[in-house]
Amino acid sequence: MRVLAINDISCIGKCSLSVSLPIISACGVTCDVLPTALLSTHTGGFEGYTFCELTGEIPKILVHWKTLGEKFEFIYSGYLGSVEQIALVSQIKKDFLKDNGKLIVDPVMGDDGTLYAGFTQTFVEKMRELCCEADYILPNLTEACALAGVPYPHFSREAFEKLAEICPHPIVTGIHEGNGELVSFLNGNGELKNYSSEHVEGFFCGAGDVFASAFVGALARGVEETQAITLAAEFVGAAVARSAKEVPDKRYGLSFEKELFSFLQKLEKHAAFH
Ligand code: PXL
Repeated sequence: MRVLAINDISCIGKCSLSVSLPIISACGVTCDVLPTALLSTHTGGFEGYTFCELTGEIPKILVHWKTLGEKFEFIYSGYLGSVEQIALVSQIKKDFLKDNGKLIVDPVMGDDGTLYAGFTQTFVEKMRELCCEADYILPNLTEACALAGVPYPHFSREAFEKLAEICPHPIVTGIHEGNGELVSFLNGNGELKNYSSEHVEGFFCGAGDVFASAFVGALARGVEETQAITLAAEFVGAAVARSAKEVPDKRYGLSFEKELFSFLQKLEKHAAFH
């Protein structure tokens, strides 16, 4: 199985490709990469970061891949550096996704009710169009509200249905309810289901990328969708709990490494492809 991860490289801060590569590879599948931008750190809290957009390089990479006849069973997109890159992902789906392959879009745009630096309403609208082409979308609550066009954080059943009109399989992370943190999704019968874990106070940069990577890695091993969501959510929950104790500066991302083994043991029990 081959997964193409389209995401940025943030040199410091453990998010995007820095977490997708180790997690998806550890799941036992090939993780090829298409970097969208190169940043000295992610944008979530560090001052003075550098940002080099790679839009100019991507078409050249794609021309080369075409000559090689490359194709992928899974394409997973995350942080995109510009509106042009959204159009490129759509083109990459047409040219490089195998028949019956799956496109998973994590519409990375914001958190905690605000859009990340550099993201505009035009970007949100273009991202919504890309989400229409996806087999799964993995917005956090902020992104889900932006895509559904409802005020944050009032994500009702109706808002969920609006999201399901954009993509039949929305998986919404980071819904805070009482002492719990929910991942909400529609199961195969179209029923709204929640996976609940203990809410841990604080902003954990890269948590969405860890969830998405684990979900994609599990799908690529043939784990059934609801089970893949559960495994990914348990993994992130364990990494968040560990980070709350061990990582004093949350900007440095999740301490997921020591939780990988336990995640992989469970993954092997549910994997259909060996
Ligand atoms: O984890 C999301 C993310 C990815 N990439 C970059 C980011 C962020 C969140 O802040 O800044 C560059």
